[in-house]
Amino acid sequence: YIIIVLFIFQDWSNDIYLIFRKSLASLTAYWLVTRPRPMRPPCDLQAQSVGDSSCRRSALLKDDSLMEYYYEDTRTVFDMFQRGLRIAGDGPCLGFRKPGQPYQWISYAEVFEQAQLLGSGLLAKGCQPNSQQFVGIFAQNRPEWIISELACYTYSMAVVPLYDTLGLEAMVHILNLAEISLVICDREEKAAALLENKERGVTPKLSCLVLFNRFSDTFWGKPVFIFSYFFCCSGTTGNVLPKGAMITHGNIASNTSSVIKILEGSFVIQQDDVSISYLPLAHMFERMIQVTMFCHGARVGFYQGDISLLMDDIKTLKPTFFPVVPRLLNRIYDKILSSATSPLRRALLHFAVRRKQAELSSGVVRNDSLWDKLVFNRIQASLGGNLRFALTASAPISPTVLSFLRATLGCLIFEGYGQTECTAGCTFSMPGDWSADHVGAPLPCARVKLVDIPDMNYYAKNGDGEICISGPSVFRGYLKDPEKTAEALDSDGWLHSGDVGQWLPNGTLRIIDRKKHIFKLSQGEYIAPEKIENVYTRCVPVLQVFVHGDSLQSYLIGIVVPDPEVFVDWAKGRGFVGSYEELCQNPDLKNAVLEDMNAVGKKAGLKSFEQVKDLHLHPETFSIANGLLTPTLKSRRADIRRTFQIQISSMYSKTAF
Ligand SMILES: *[C@@H]1O[C@H](CO)[C@@H](O)[C@H](O)[C@H]1NC(C)=O
Ligand SMILES: *[C@@H]1O[C@H](CO)[C@@H](O)[C@H](O)[C@H]1NC(C)=O
Ligand SMILES: CC(=O)N[C@H]1CO[C@H](CO)[C@@H](O)[C@@H]1O
Repeated sequence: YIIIVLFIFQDWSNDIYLIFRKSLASLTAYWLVTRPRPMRPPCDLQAQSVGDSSCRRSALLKDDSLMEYYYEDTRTVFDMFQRGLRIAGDGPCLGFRKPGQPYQWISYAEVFEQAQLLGSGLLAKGCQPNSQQFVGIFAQNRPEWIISELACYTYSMAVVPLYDTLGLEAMVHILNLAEISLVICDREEKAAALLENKERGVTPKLSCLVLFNRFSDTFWGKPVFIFSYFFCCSGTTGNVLPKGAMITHGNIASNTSSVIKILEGSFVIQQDDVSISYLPLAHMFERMIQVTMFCHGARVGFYQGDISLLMDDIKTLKPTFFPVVPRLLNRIYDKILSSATSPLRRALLHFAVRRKQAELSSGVVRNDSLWDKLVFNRIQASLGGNLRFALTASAPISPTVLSFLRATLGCLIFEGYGQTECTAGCTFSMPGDWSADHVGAPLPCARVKLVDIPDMNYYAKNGDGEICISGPSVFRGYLKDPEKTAEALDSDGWLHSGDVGQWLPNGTLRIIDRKKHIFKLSQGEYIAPEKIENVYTRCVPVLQVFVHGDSLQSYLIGIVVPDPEVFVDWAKGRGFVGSYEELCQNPDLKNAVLEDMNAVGKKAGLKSFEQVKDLHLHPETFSIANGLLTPTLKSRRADIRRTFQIQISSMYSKTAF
């Protein structure tokens, strides 16, 4: 504009005209150089997988043989670490911090040296260097966890990660099942609890404990030999005893390699990449990510161990890679929305998001547009300002949230789908396909097929059915549990996931249902509560929700934990005043929340029988600590039902709706 104004007022002088032409030329050149370019997808996005209406594999493979490894020399987790060691040597590997301080780093060389020392110490304490030797690790995420794991692999032992929050009964069960004689743990309380079991005689095999703070002085070195097999605990098992899922090094190598393969054209992990570690290491998802980072000589920084300080840790660490679960993405989404307080700011935010989403649909992902500078830079700075790549997995994410965050964060956000039994992954978003209503195409290490579920009216010939997986990333079975193994793995080696999927015309998979958590209401309607819960968590005042019903009742009810950060203000806006706890007791406010949920449900297309008809507001978050969430942050449905038995029956004892 300035140029044009000049142009008009300066009397068409020849000089000015030349200047104008020149600046126009350089502006055009500038635009040509800096214009956002769509990412080149690694395959035709309209044909992301190959196969028929039931069984399909990745379009990135040349033929039907599935991928087992990416780099010739990385077929075990040990190999992958060695690759990182060759790349990075004395470069940083594992980071940790004390409150309010910067990160401190342990180098690759140091980590490996510590692992050898610790490993030879384990041998000295009677561990056998073979794949039947199971060593328990009972600790929160921290560098010693990884050092202990590597110590075991260095001497061919297998690792059994014990979830930090495992209850006593489950713990005893695992120790005996895997005949664990040695447990490495982080805190003295845990060691004391383990000792107590030993004294009561319930864990006869346990003979040695290692505490993190003590090991370094007492161990001495020995040469190395590696094997290819270890095992970890399965994620969600509700209130039944945990099973030990046997995961091999080959499983891990194939999954990580597949991800590296998919990303090879768009995102290459480099030595200066940093990931933040806060998801439980006993969860395969987090382990796989770390292995992938190590394989490239990149860094992993640990959170301080307190989830409420996570955002501060992220700001300090400035990760380039953010592994995340939908629950947390939902929180970030809510935070961004609620921070736009005035109508003007809200309008600007939504407009900017729509502009960025339009770019996304043509394949462009960037964080340097005008909108990023004007609107999104504070949001991006709150995640450290260096983010290149985020990966969400472990539960379904709502397309609205995913596409909103892709626009606002301006980084690649991939979605993976899988479970522990197939080493966390079987499908993955294809770079360049930024649509959000599916979980991507099969990974190059997996064959995915759909199997009829006649009861629920799903048939493979129509392109829907139960998702089954085979290939090198599928586990070996549950330790010493042929019955459970046979339930999960059929005689042809297909892993049955319990999820219901649908093939889309472009070869991607959509999760449409769940085989397990399904019940009928008394009038015969099928209800999938998790789908409904996903809708309701979109409501502003709702942090967590549990939807309940059964075949004796004709309607659904809900247990809702209001969001402590916004609930008080939300209530005030509707004329209710009081503390968070008081407000949870207020029946009129409860009805206001119910109305809000029903409105959101209606907008999302819930049928009227899928809407909850009554609520109980509960002031304490469902957490791993209070036993209402699994370590992978899913609701423990049976436990929640038991905890709220009284409220549930009182809601049903009121007059029917
Ligand atoms: C923008 O993205 C680039 C590379 O993708 C990254 O290096 C940079 O730190 C990002 N900036 C912000 C503010 O996230
Ligand atoms: C793949 O199909 C889904 C569903 O039809 C669609 O939403 C998505 O945009 C498609 N992806 C591409 C890249 O066209
Ligand atoms: C290395 C890695 O990221 N592993 C992946 C295995 O596959 C699942 C799902 O596709 C991913 O979530 C994991 O991250």
